[in-house]
Amino acid sequence: MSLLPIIEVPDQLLREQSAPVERVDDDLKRLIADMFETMYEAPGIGLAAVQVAVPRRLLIIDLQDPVEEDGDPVKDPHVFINPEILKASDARKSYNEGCLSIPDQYAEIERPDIVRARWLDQHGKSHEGEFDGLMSVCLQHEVDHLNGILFIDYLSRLKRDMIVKKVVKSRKDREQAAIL
Ligand code: GNR
Ligand code: NI
Repeated sequence: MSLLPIIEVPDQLLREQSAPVERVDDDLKRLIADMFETMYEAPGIGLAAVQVAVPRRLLIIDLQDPVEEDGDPVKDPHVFINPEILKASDARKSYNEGCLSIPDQYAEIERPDIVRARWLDQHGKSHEGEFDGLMSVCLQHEVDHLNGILFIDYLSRLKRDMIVKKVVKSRKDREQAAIL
């Protein structure tokens, strides 16, 4: 297993449409394992393949509290391959979202409260289910990644540009600090 680098804004790869997964083979299973390792280490509760520079329709979610306390946190890994949102509730809910590709920036984002989805798992088996709460928020956030959409796209252009500027500046500052 290996940690994969997570790409950040304004990397244009994050703006691409990810292509459907055609085969669930050993290469894909290795990618899934590496994505889990990368997500747990970050730490994050979700990760789309495009965030590790693989523009394929694959995402993972684990809502467990990623902060290690004494004792092992109970893992609850979920794999979604070629996910489709079939239905979204009219009712909406807002959540303070963050993104590993937009480090340290958060904003209240309103989305449909409940969604119905269909997807394949890591064995190629088809599933359908309904999600609410944080699982619904996270699944919608990840499916957006597969379509080149980021949570900042729901903000005003001014706020979006400010956030991207901050991320670029803090990355430059970190790189400078690493040299000195
Ligand atoms: O770790 C993450 N936390 C989070 C919090 C609120 C809404 C969405 C997320 S997903 C994010 C990880 C990530 O960037 N996934 O694409
Ligand atoms: Ni994200």
